[in-house]
Amino acid sequence: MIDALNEIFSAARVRTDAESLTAWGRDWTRSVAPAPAAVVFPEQASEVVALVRLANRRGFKLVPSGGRTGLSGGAVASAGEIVVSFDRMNRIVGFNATDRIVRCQAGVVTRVLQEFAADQGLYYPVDFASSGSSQIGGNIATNAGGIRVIRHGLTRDWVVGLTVVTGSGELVECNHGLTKNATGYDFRHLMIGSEGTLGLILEAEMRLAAPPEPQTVMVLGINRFGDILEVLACFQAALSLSAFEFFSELALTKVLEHRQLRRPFARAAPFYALLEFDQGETEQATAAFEACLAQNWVEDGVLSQSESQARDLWQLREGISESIAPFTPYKNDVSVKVSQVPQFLVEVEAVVSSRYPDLEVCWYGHIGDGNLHLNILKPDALDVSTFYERCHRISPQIFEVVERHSGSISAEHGVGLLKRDFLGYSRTRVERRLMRQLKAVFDPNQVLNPGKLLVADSG
Ligand code: S2G
Ligand code: ZN
Repeated sequence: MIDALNEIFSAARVRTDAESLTAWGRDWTRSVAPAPAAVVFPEQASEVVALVRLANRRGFKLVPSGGRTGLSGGAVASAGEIVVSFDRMNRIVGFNATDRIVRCQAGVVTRVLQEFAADQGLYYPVDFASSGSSQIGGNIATNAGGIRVIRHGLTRDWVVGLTVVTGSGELVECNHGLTKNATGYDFRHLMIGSEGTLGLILEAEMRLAAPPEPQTVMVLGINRFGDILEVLACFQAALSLSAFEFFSELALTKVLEHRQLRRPFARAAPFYALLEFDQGETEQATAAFEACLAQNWVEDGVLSQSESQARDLWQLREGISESIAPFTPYKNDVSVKVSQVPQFLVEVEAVVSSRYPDLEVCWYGHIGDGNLHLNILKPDALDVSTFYERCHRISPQIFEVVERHSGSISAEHGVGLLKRDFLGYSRTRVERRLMRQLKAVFDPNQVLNPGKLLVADSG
């Protein structure tokens, strides 16, 4: 294998040392041990095409790797695969101000794209806690959402062109950046969210938005889960929200401990909502706050008075993931239609409190999109594998509630390895067969990201 790889890549761009295999053989998940055979660092499309064709000839398996911030094991290589890292295909290779389109190689870090857009007086609006290290190729492969979906949509909404190598080693240019193109199946939208199982993303043409108005951030203390949706409806009727996030008191205490931050206001509340909106609508927001206060839906609130105060308030939400990481949380990332959130919460809460009475459950997420992150924190007394095994066993009960609400068992983190066995709670048998048939079309020799997203079951 290594000799064959050295015919495509210079020696320095083929790594087999233990440290590299571990580092590039995984993402942010820690429940599966990384064990790739090698890591390669392509610098151009022709090398990736040659690699995929070699893999088809020799039966090698390839795992694409971007920023390695995934949370479902989508970039984990645990069975002698070759990791294809896009770290060295990380340049912005084109920009057109008229089209407002940036052409990025897959390895461009999300934050770099955001900063490039700002330098052009424009805006790339998809943002989330890991944007400082995630790569645009991985964001596309998982259709990453993040904190401003309620106003700006998901990664999918900003991809106007894609260059991919299919599992057969064919180079396909999707859509060429066109706004309108009614010429049959749009392979771009097949590739987006396919988690590296249909093709390897080499380049993307990303549309940019007009720069946003200066934003104001508000954090509200809320007494009852169900009232969060009343508050959402009240504010949505009064103004156009850029973000509507929520988190529990437990999540807040973990961030305050981890980052030595101050509470948003003196009294603790069971839940908090974090809202963001145009500064020009602060008056409407204050009126909506008064209305919620009168309804006793909120008990306290704080409004940012400056950019730095807005950033500090965002830290309370964006710092959660990193602050709870030391508790090796078992993550659920589920979504239902926003109208179903109150009932959904009641039913999931019942499952969680009956099955996890002894475990700390950390709730937070993009509730404005109907997306909840339910993180069960590992108690010191339990070792990781016992803890994960126990949570994995209970997940079906949570996913049964998701299924009853026609929700998603993975709203934005993708299916990868960790959610693969539960796909049937959100996708029917017919859909899963059609997905396997699509996989056979684009990757007939099952070269790409084996074992992720789909199982080759008959079911
Ligand atoms: C969030 C980040 C990953 C996590 O904070 O919105 O998507 O820890 C998450 O769940
Ligand atoms: Zn999230």
